[in-house]
Amino acid sequence: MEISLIKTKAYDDQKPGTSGLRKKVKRFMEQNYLENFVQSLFNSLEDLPGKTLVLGGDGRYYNDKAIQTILKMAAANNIGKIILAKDGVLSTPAASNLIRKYKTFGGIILSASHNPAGINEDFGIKYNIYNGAPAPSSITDKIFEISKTITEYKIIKTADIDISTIGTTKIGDMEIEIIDGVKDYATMLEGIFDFSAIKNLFAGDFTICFDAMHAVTGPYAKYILEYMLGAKSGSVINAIPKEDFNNGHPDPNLTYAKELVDIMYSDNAPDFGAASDGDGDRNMILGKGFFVTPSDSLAIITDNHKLIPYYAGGISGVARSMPTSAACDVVAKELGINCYEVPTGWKYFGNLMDADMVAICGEESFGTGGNHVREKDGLWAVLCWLNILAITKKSVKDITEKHWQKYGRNYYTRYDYEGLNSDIAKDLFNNLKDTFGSYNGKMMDGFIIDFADEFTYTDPIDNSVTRNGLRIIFTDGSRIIYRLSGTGSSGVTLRVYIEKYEKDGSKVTSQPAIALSNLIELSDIIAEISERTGRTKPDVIT
Ligand code: VG1
Ligand code: CO
Repeated sequence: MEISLIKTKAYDDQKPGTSGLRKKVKRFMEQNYLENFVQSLFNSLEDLPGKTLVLGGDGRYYNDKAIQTILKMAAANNIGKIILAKDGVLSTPAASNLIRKYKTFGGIILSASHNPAGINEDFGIKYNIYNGAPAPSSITDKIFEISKTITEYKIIKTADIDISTIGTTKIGDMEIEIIDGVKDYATMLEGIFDFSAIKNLFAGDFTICFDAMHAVTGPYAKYILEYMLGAKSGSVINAIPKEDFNNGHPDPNLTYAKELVDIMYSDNAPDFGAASDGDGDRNMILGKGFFVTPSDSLAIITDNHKLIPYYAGGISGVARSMPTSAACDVVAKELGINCYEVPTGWKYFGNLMDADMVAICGEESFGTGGNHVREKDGLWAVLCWLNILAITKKSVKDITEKHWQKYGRNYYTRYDYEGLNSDIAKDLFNNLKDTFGSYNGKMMDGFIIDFADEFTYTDPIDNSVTRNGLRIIFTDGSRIIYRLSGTGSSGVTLRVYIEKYEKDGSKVTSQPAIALSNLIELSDIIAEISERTGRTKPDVIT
């Protein structure tokens, strides 16, 4: 088949963010926008010809078109083989698993995660390396550099491939193996958890509601929870993936997963509730009328890891992103294992996992995962909880409250100010950075500032240095963190993370807003948020 060399003009906005390149679909649909990025990616990977890549996406609008383009470009760029999920639909953790299981060179994941989908919403693309982890900055920087000067791309002009049938096909010399996206992933999870204990749990009167939010996890959750584990049919709601996520916002938190939250706080709430995001890597955990923060969930899974067969022999360590609460640090100390703090974004956990320094990781943004893959994994987190509930026979609320009584409680909240004018947001941030020094040792509202700095992380394996977020740390362990989001597709989002630690288990109340209220006020005063942005309240509170 003939390879066409197409002339193209470079774009200047193809810098991958926290988790790949995310833009409005309409930007991706502009002439050669997707093609430029894909060619830049291929050009950045020197040893790619002849190799195998995994390909799939969260099924959102434009997923199918992008898959066809990438297949034709991959064939023109001499890629040996593509392992493609049927219909091109693959959750992010399932993609990570395929890369690892079939030892491929890497994989391309099409997703804008929890961002809304549809012709007027978002699309995204990211590259994962041989270990299944998101590409490190050394690779994403290179892709961006190439994208700024790209002048041509390669493609084989041929009819679209049928990707709806399992089997093998070809474009030119390139083999395309179309596989079931769910089976390998389900088998992998079966090898981690005590499926028979969870089956027994469901065989009794234990009930569950899993909200797939019309996104990619539906078929996975149906297969694993209902078919393999025997949860009652209908336990998984909104299970059919839609290309516009039913006009929703598949971000599993108390604001966007409202349908599930209403069910879990109703009179006949099931025993356990959970939701996942657009691409299946995030999770939210709920009990009857009870919400578990992601930071607490990480700490509780860590504390109970020995109940999960895969971790029964013990774990080397645990890691969290910097803004995530220090609840897991307290557990790690008690267990005598290491605890690492990395910048926001899952790519920073990969090296630690590869070096067997950590086995369980988490982020406050509803991401939890283990070293079974190199992405955060929504259903894995759900199964961790079900496994723990099945063995302990306790309720979600009971487990969490006992945890607070033993370890103290890290009250926590995140304020998001979305769609800010980019100059105003950057000024606010830079001003804060400039005035930081003056806060050291200062007493404010009864809190004494221990230190204020820009979080700087040196990767212990590759020595790369990342700066991400401004921190104000108080002498009692309380923290206020400021970060600018790297996943939005328009405007700037300022995230403010606020944490207060109550060590005394007998004092833990169930009213985080009260425990945090002084710090919340301080966070506005210190960064001059309302003064500079005119916003009196955040758009989203989690
Ligand atoms: C956000 C979260 C971060 C997460 C990232 C990707 O990034 O804060 O913790 O790793 O999204 O998650 P940011 O830069 O917008 O704060 V996913 O599920 O969107 O791939
Ligand atoms: Co996601």
